[in-house]
Amino acid sequence: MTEHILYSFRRCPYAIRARMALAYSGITMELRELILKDKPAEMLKHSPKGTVPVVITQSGQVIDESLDVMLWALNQNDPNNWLNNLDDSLKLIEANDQHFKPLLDKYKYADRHPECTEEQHRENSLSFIKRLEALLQQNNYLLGDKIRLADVALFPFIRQYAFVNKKWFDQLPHKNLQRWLQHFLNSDLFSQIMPKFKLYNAGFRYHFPINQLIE
Ligand SMILES: N[C@@H](CCC(=O)N[C@@H](CS)C(=O)NCC(=O)O)C(=O)O
Repeated sequence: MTEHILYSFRRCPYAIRARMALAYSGITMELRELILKDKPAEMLKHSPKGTVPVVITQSGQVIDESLDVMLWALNQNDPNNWLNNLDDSLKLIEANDQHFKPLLDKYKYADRHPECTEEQHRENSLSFIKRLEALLQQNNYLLGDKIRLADVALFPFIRQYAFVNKKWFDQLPHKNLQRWLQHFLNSDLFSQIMPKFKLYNAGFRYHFPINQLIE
């Protein structure tokens, strides 16, 4: 039987959030790892906009937005109720994707945005970091004492932010955000979805989430 197919790029934060939701919901797929400068023609045929992640379902449906991939997975199986508080999750995800992500990119690639120094770009993104810290002062996770969609959807972006300059991030007074990030970095779920996949364009395909090569 044909499997669902996932086109993915290991380090992409959008692909990370999608793989975490897919692995959590236990949906099995064929994973095809790519690099952004050499996207497989089959993927572009299905999704000409050329971003990852892309899921092609067994029935041929194309899902090429990471949030839609997460919702597709969780609507099939959501054992710990990540979909609770969905409206609040969606608001935070929108703030992350629309507002924080462009600022994060400017900080991460400051040399491509010379209108400000790296420190200024970092400063511009701090209000979102402080907003998350304020939420995490109240509870273990962003929306309460349980993991919700927003936690998993935002984690890969905060990870990226932290690792631009981990020493600087670690000395911030935002202990709750640091604790929250560390929780996800240490989680079995994150380890499970981060092995070094070999490239589909070099002939490799994987059973996901067990990550065994397809012979
Ligand atoms: N809104 C999309 C954004 C996905 C996205 O931008 N992914 C990046 C990689 S992290 C990408 O594929 N960029 C295309 C490129 O750089 O060629 C989603 O949520 O899936």
